[in-house]
Formats: sequence, C-alpha cells, structure tokens
Amino acid sequence: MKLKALVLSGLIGLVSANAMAADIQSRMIRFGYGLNEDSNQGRAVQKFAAEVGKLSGDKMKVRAFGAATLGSDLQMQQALLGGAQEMMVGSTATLVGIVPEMAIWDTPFLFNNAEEADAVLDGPVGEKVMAKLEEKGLVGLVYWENGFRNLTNSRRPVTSLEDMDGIRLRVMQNNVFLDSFKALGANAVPMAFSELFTALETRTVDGQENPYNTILSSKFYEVQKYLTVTNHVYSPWIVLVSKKFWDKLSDDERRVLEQAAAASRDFERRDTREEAAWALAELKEKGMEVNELDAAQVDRMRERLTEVNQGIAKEVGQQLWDDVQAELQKIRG
Ligand code: TK8
Repeated sequence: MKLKALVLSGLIGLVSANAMAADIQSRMIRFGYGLNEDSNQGRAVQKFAAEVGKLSGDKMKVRAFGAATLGSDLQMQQALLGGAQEMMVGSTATLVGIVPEMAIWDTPFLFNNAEEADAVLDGPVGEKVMAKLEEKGLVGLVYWENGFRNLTNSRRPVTSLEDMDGIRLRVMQNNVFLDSFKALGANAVPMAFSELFTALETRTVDGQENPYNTILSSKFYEVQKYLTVTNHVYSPWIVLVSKKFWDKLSDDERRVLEQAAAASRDFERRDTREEAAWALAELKEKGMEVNELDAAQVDRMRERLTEVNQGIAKEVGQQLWDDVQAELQKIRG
C-alpha cells in the first residue's frame, strides 16, 4: 500500500517535472462542439481536456463549449481560420467548402464496418486528406467516430424507396448529402445541425439522418416517431486546431495536443461503439417505431446512390477515389 502510493506519487512527480522542464507556456484553448455536453462528443472533449491538463502540468487549459454555443460547424471553422477560436470538433462533411477532398468520406456505403473506417482514416489516405487542411489554415489532429447514419422522420415508416417521396429531409451543408437524398426521392434541405431540433419540432422539416448516439443525445426521439435502419454512410468527426494558434505553439505544446488527441480518439471510439450498441433499444423504449429495410430495398437504395459516386470522384479527384478503393481492397483481402 505504502509502496504503491510512493510509486504513484513518484510517477505523478515525473509527469509534472517533465511538463515543467518542457517548453510549455500557460495557454487557454477554447474548444467548441455541436452536440450536448451529455453526448459521446461531449464526453470525448472532456477526456481531451483532462489529458491536455495532465500532459502539460495544468499549464494548458481547455475550455469546452458544447451545444454549438460558439456557433455551428461552419461558423466555428471560420472562427478557427480567423484565430478567434483555438479548437473544435465537427463533421468532416461540413468541411467540404474548405477542403473538397473531405467529400470522399461522404461516399454512401463506403465502409462496411467500423474496423474498415479506422484502418482507412488512420492510414495513409486518411492522413493525406487531413494534411490538405493545413494550406487552408486549419490543422487536423485525429478522426473521431460520429458513426453510421440512420434515417428518422415524423411522417411515416420508410420501408421502401417510394416512402421517401416528398419527405422534407434535413441534410448537412454538403453537396454529396444533398445529391444522395435527392437521388433517393426526398426533398433534401441543407441546414446547420444547431438549427435541427427546432426545425424538426416546428415541422419545418420532416426528418433527418444521424447515428443512434446523436438521435438519443439530441433527444430527436421527442420530435421524430419513425426510425429506419439504413446505415447509409459512415460519418467521421475531425478534431481541428486553428493554424494561427498552432503556429504560435512550441514543439512540446504541439506534442501535448497530439498525444491528448490520440488518447481522446481511442476513448471516443470505444465509448461511441458501446453506446451505439444499446442506444437503438433505448430509442424504442422512448417510443420510436423502428424498422429495418429488407435486402431488396437496400439493394435498390445502393443502386440509386451509386449515381452520386461519379460526382464525388470528380470533386475529390480520381486519384484519391482510386487510392481509397485500393486501400479498401487491401483491407478486405
Ligand atoms: C455536430 C454535427 C453533427 C452531424 C450533423 O456539429 O450535422 O448532422 O452529424 O455531428 O457535425
């Protein structure tokens, strides 16, 4: 017991001694995100903040702002570009106006499972896409899991493509999503996530699509009756730093952010997957009516959605499209 305590305090001493010796200044990092504090995103931001504190001997402090209190994804991106905000996490899909190559991740049915997503995102292709941010004024640290997206609406159960007809569906501010849902027959409306709950509540839109975790943490079950299990695309989140801020940091300070980001990624993916595994049952419990699509309907949907693939390849460049396909071939063996 005594020995354990001694070893422990020795370790803590070592960590803070290292942090003290390192070239680390006191820094305040405003970190914005769109979901509620009580969400997989909020928990992972807390984890990141704790790691930054620990690794910097509490010299670097992360102040977290959830529920889009610093603005929507697009507004926060602008604040990072201008240097008015230091960090954020949001969907890669909302970054396409700055880095068109991010649209590669919006390809419907690109990944069959989370393991494929991890391998590609953390591999050379994921790195390459992330590196494109730098010349635009942003630094990408890691991809987190938003997750496989599923469809909800307040009008009717969607059991076939025909049921999508005329449904006013909110999509992210991103052309691939817009084109995808138009191709499926929905009346797709681009809108910031921060406006979504109210839009659903007032029936400005009938439906939306997001992972189970978000449908739960954003309480969409209060304003959406029907959930269709589509898993139509895997969405990554990406942790971003303002390049203006990054350029001021020492190597040691950058290392703190990189290490904390890696720890937060591992935490976030584990946490998100655990939650996703029970969230659907919880949504049913909350009163949502859930249906799966039968195999024939999924095939029809896939077929329709391949229409958008050519547009994506053009947007991101054929080379990147081919690189991702090659990487997937390798993983799938
Ligand atoms: C949160 C968004 C959200 C995304 C969306 O800021 O907009 O539907 O799935 O996670 O980035």
